[in-house]
Amino acid sequence: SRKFVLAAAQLGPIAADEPRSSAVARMIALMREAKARGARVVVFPELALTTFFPRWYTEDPAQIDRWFETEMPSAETQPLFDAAAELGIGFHLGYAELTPEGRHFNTAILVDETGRIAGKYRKIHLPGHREHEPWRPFQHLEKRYFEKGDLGFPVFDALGGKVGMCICNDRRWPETWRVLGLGGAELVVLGYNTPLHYPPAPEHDHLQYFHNELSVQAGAYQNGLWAVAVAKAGHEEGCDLIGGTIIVAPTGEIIARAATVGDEVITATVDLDRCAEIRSNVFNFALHREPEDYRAITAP
Ligand code: CDT
Repeated sequence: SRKFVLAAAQLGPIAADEPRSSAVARMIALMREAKARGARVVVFPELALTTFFPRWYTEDPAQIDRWFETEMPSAETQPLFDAAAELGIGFHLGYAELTPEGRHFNTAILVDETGRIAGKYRKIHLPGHREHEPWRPFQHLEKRYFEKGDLGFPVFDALGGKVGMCICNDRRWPETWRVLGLGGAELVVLGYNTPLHYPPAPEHDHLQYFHNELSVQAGAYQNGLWAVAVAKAGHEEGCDLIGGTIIVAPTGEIIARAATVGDEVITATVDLDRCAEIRSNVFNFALHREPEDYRAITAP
């Protein structure tokens, strides 16, 4: 069937000294709750194994590399894969990836119900800055610590349909959604770490939840696909991260929303066949797109 229960597992704050084993144990508890609610897949946030480390500046590679995973699964993350296989539930996980060649990526994977990695994505839109900016109350150094993703925006066969991934800042870019939509995605899964305070434009702080919903709802509707956006939330190492985890239908309607800024599971029944409500009508790409007039979008 193309209809299943989808779970989004929001995480509350992860302290800088919280071991991976603790984050994994929290996620397994949420996975069990998701399964008890009938979920076929559970979606975890961006960089779900550690605190959001790009908020600190360092020039010491060893200080940075300790936040990264050199293998997936590793001894510390294997219990997540074992629990998924035992429960027969898929999951999506964001983590910092350090490759054998020494490359650093902000990565997400999709794991199927047997515990096998079915898809991988590396974040393309890296926000923030590269150098230390002492005027900020906290840094946002993704441009320093990560390389731009090199896998494009792939779409995978999973969950009886086509699943795409993006990560946090990617959700604010219509190009992300359209490329995934053109790739046939029927469900887009993503995690985020979004500070409530945006130091370059603090006058927009009160709009953080609105801009999250605006971006995800528009992406879903304009491409006729399901979307789930999952927060790492709450007061983390002196920085407030928004919650607002949501599941959005292809009509753009929010059908489930988190109520807290802590560990919390939300669920919704997803029917992938509902994508046709939009994709066969107002956003029938074959009938109504006019790519000849969109060239400016891909010009550097
Ligand atoms: N993690 C991430 O991409 N966060 C950004 C924060 C705002 S830009 C500094 C986001 O787009 O939510």
